[in-house]
Amino acid sequence: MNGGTLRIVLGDQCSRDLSALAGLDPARDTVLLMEVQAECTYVPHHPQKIVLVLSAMRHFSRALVARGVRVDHVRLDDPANTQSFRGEMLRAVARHRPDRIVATHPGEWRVLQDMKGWEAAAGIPVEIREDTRFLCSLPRFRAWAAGRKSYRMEFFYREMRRETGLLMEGDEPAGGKWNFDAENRAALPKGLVPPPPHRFAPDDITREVMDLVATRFGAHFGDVAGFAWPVTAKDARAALDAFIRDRLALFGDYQDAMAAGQPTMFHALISTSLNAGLLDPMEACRAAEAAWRDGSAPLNAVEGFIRQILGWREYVRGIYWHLMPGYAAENALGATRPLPGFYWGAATSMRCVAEAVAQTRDLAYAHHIQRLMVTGNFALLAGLDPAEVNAWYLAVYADAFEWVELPNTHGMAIHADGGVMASKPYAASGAYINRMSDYCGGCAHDPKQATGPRACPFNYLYWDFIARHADRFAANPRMAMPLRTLAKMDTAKVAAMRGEAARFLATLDG
Ligand code: FAD
Ligand code: DLZ
Ligand code: SF4
Repeated sequence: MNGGTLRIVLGDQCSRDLSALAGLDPARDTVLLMEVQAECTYVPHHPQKIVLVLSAMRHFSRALVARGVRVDHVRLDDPANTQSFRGEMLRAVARHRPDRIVATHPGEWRVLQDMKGWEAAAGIPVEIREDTRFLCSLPRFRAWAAGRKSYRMEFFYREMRRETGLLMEGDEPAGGKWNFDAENRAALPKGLVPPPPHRFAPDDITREVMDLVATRFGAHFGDVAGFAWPVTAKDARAALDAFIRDRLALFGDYQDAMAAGQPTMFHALISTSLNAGLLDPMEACRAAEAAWRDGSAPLNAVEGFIRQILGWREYVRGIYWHLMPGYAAENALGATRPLPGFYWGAATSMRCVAEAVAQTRDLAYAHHIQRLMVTGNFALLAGLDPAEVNAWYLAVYADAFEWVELPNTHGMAIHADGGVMASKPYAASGAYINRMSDYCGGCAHDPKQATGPRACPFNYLYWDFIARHADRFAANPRMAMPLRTLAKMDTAKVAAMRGEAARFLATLDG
């Protein structure tokens, strides 16, 4: 091309309105997409996640070409591929001799660090533009966070509601309350079967990528065969529409519920699309708000859904960029145990864990409460090493990109940040899982027993966890209740539970 701008589109940036594409001159500019091995293997991503990203990239390239844009799409199986972003950027600069490079702020710290070195490496200016696909800019989040001792999502969320006008009636929140979470905690009644989500049969492009991924990454945990995620903006919108039509109305009531054989419940299954750039978060929020206004979904469902996107999703991104890189290295509870083999599919007698891991293998998906209160809760109670836990979540879920995965794992699930995100650890015994699911009925363990051969591991691990960290938790008023209960317990019972916990944990280490 000689001259013009080389515009970078990363795998999670398949968005028509991407800031890196603003001002594109079709006569002079080239858009570069890079499929590279290094990004497929820095953790052993689930094959479905790799298919999602590569297929979305290929479909996006095709859409750009159809609009008359010059696209340079480096394929993973190109023999000349250097298999890294840096190497492919340099090769593209040599091919096209652009005046400058324009990119959009990436979603992961390590990629941003690499990108910051591109200017020196390539010898031309590199402009990294803000990622305008989010509803809260990073400077806006920093302004909110500045001077605060703790960062509570709820306060951030209220500001976002006011700023966007979503679910507002004048200056007041719709329905007179900001948050309807208390109405969103029902277990799934017997006989209620959640409607299945919209799944998408792979087209020729996706099938080709599936073959490539099966050949190259077949050893990674996860089945590629069941791939059915949206890989275009059109399919992502169809998935959203199906959710709004079929499942939104009961999303709120059963948001925290879990059931065997029901991997998706009333959830939206749109995180892969939002995170890859196929779906606009405001579009999703507006569609839900419209369903409330036209009477097809109740407020507790719509507020709950909008809170996840406008609140949690924007908030965790802000936290990530505000606190990295130190955030990733924190280990407030001094957890060091390696990840047990059952996270990668080895047999376990804990039915709740086995269900969550099996569906993760099949679908690259588990819903929020499974991630938080089953695999996350186990990691917290058993003191699993945060770095290993984070690498697992980043690898196994198709929606996992570090900006959203790390705060959820490290901050919300395992309290490795010592309470920056959550004012108390989300620790729970088997009673919680029993209340919110039907897993315990078919389990080898009994959620009502804390010692003995059938005791539920979540029970003795829970009390061992509270006892282990009692000194630390004494300073936290929100932990006063479990500490009081522990203090009132028969000391022989506590010793027996802690003995069970030690024996159980030793089997994991072995
Ligand atoms: P729904 O339950 O239908 O929610 C709708 C949307 O709200 C989601 O698509 C998502 O975009 C957003 N959302 C909901 N909860 C959160 C949250 N806590 N943080 C950010 N956005 C949220 N989400 C990811 O997108 N990627 C991850 O890698 C990821 N890792 C997680 C790890 C742990 C330990 C935990 C506890 C949660 C994690 N989450 C992650 C958040 C949440 O579990 C997923 O967003 C959700 O399960 C995606 O499925 P869904 O689209 O059906 O969501
Ligand atoms: C996750 C992923 C995978 C598997 N492969 C690619 C790839 O080949 N090319 C690419 O541009 N991005 C990929 N990604 C996403 C990146 O690892 C990373 O998450 C994003 O670049 C952050 O914005
Ligand atoms: Fe999980 Fe315990 Fe219930 Fe078994 S009894 S499913 S281990 S919570």
